[in-house]
Amino acid sequence: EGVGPQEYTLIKMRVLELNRKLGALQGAVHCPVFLMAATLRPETMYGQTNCWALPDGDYAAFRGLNGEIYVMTDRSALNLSYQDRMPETGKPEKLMDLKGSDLLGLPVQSPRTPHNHIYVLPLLTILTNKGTGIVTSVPSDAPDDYAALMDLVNKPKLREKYGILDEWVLPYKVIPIIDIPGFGTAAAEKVCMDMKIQSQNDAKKLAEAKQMVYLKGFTDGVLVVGEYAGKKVSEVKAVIKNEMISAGEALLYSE
Ligand code: A2H
Repeated sequence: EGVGPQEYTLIKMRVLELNRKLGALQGAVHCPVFLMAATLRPETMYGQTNCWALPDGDYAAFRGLNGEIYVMTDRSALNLSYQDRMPETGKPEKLMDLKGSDLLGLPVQSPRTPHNHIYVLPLLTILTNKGTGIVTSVPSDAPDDYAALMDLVNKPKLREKYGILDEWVLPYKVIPIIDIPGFGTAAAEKVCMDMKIQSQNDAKKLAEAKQMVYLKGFTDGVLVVGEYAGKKVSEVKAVIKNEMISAGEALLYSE
């Protein structure tokens, strides 16, 4: 980090049912609305169990390519427009300001997950000056995602605070997608347990856990699901990313 731009894959998560707030979006009835989740691990999309937004975070809906609508932060929309992935360079057309809390509970459809829809849930450690402020959740391989999902599973008060219904959380279990020798097929879960990580706010331990799983997953991980089952992550990461981009399911984004 720090040297040169970071390239992310933006996973286009289609909103399946607009809520009251998004329903007032002009044109939304005819234009598909997508939450644009920034990831460094496109090969893990087979394991998505939910999407994350920061409840107090500032987001907005923008006019995207091909009559689509993109939900992300102002800052990332401006960057994306300079990367020629918006209708007008340097001038994103904002349709509506949104708070992260306006997005909670939306059902979205996302590429490669076995679930036909997953829900937007609160993640309190999202930084709005990084990526798009929307994050996809892969609790098998991302310690932050595992810890935050367990917070919601284990803490009914937390669900209540953000108006999260049980059925948006409890049916969605960790999906084994990558085998890492020595860590098994749910590496993030194992590392969180081994390190006794208590919550999404356990920042120091989570940083350590993330480091460990991230590197190992890339160098030694082998996919156990999908059409690339048996292949090494390092061999198919770019292939999977490019397939999603070609299919219109993802966009490249740098900052
Ligand atoms: B990753 P880096 Cl399976 N705030 O995607 C906090 N976290 C954010 C974010 C934001 N604004 N934007 C993106 N992220 C997360 C998948 C994944 C990720 C896996 C394993 C590790 C991992 C599923 N979540 O990241 O600071 C996103 O989570 C470990 C580094 O730019 C994104 O990739 O290095 C990653 O952090 C980007 O973090």
